Amino acid sequence: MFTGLKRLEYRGYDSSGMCIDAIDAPTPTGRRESASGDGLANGSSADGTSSSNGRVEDRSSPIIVKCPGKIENLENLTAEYVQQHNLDTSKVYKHHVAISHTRWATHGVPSAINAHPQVSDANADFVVVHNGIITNYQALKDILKKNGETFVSETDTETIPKLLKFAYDSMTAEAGSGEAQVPFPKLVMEVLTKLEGAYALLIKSRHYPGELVACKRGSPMIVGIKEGPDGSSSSSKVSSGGLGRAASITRLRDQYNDSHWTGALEAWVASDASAVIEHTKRVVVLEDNDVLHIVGGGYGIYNTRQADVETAVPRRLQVLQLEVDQIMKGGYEHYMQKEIHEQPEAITQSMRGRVKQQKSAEGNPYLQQRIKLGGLVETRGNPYLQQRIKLGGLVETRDTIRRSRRIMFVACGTSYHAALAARQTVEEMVEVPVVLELASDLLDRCCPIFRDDTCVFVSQSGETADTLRALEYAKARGALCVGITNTVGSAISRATHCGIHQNAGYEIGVASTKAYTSQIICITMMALALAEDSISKRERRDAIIDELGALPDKMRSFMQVQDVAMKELAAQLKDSNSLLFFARGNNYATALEAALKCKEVALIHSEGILAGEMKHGPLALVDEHLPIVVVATRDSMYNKMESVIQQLLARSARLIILCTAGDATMQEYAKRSDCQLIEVPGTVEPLQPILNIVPLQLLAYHMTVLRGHNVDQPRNLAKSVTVTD
Ligand code: UD2
Ligand code: MG
Repeated sequence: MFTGLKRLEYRGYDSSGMCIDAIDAPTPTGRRESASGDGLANGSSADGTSSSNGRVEDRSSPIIVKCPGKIENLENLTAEYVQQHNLDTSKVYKHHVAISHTRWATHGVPSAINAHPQVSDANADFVVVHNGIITNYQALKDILKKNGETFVSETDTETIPKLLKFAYDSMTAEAGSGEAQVPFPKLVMEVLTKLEGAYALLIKSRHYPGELVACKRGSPMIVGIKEGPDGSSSSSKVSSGGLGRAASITRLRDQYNDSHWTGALEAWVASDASAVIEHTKRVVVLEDNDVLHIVGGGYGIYNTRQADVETAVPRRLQVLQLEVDQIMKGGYEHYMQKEIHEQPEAITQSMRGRVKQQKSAEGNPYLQQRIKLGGLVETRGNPYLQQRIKLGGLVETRDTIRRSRRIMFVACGTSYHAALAARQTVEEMVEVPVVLELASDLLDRCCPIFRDDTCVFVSQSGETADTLRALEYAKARGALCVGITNTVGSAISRATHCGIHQNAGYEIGVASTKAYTSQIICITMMALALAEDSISKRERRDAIIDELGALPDKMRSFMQVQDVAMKELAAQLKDSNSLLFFARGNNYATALEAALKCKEVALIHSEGILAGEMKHGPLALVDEHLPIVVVATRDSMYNKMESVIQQLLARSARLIILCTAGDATMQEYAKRSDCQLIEVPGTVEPLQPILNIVPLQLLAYHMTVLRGHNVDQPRNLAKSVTVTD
């Protein structure tokens, strides 16, 4: 369980907690809250006694441990608890249910009290962990308070276990003692009707020993399934059964006796595949409004929007391709470092099967013949001669996109910068107005969107809440919605009409690196694919495609050298109070992205400045102390950037010039004491930002390490921002 939580630690959460059954815990000790407030655990016991109707009731309260900070704290606190209570950790149980959680504070500060699991009452009748936000929690709280409930935490989540207990108590009272207990999932569904907002929930209860209910709406959730060595779970799977029978299935469990029980079914439910991958690769991705019930060696999935909520819905069991070592650091000290170095491979993967390096006609007499037969150079419509970019996801919608009135990219943070870096290529290739929107701003403005718009949503995780909301907004207005995401099966991938999977491999470091360069590749491929029929653009297109093929090796060729050089530069710059990046054209994105990296991991104030705007304000900041990185690679902006360099030097600026390797003019500047160079290989203009960002990523990385900050989990940040403000 702790390993699973640690796998999720990369998301940068601030507190954690867990709950396990207290099958042989000591006699009631009541709730224990450590005086320092840094830990909370409760445990009590009394062996399960069967009530008259055969239900196992009055089970002991479960053990709950939670604390702020890293998973390590939780582990230590749990070990302490086990020791204090002399619990035998070597015992193997027939069945047990444990839930755990890492939290990123939304409602209430990070603390043991606000950490999950949240409980219904002092006996912990219902125990809940929750991802997401319940938007109507205040109203629910008020109602519960009127009913005499008191709340201990500041969380939205606490309303859920309280509602469950409330519903359970009233349904049990109505039914009378002779009646069968209301099935666990049915109880949960009852409560779900009261909740608004987004959630992925895990729920356990001492009224339903050995059972777990998980459900989701708007937040991701998967279940990993591992069957026992005798495959026994297939026979006891309850998927085909009805929800109404869940109570009787509960008793099935008791037919296993210890000697024959081989671990019929093990299930891991998590918000992210990385947490379950060590146990099993067989997973089911839950859909919105699904309610998963795990009980008695089997599981059933129901859906509250189904006409018949009591009949299980079919969900496909998928086998994940992810390898455990893919999500390990693989020899590097930090994920961010590993992911920077993985970029040549990542962009290769993004292009695999999609970019044809062989040119259509040249050197192929058969195809040249075809050209002649066709008369002139009229090869239009002949896929063998033309198609060098194949994007499976856009085949059907290509023409619609091309005919749209405008293309709007919608994203947040680094993904937005990727769209900015490739915008010019899309404009040039598709000749349709291209606009960029930050997802949150689009929503704040209620930006007009029309049926003949194409909206492209860019998000590494595919779960970015702001982007997802913007997608729902655009979809409702009839726009064609295209996704660019690195996560197959993510919310954005599923909700868009079509799209491109980045295939860049798992990205764990909170500061995005390989996802950024791969996003630029994907948008560029999209632009090229959309222009595939245009004869006038053929030469230019071919030039870009040729360079796409050469790009991974170019990147690889300077990575090691740059790594050393950037470490040295980082040592010089690490104590700066501020750092500026000047660029123009599509490298404006490079400046913004480099500045973002410096802010988010190195925790240095930093700005990306469009050099064309320099005279309109930023120039006032320039003096001999402030280090400035100027991007001046050989492209159409080169002359303008050289003039920027001269203007900055005239104001005694300290410059670091990022230029094309072997540029003699720039090497002249480097002879000055106040100027140094970062040299990168040259490529065509649309792809230059992909090479330019690499040394700046390395610079930010090394500055972070030298300044002693946490690389993979910057303070206050999370990997997938699955909440909106
Ligand atoms: C698909 C397969 C790939 C391989 C290849 C062979 C998947 C996920 N990919 O890759 O494994 O077999 O074909 O040619 O099975 N989509 C969205 N929104 C997004 C991203 C994708 O709707 O944000 C759709 C897309 O329109 C397509 C599907 O998802 O229908 C797969 O997209 P892709 O980019 O993985 O497609 P492709 O052909 O490169
Ligand atoms: Mg929450």
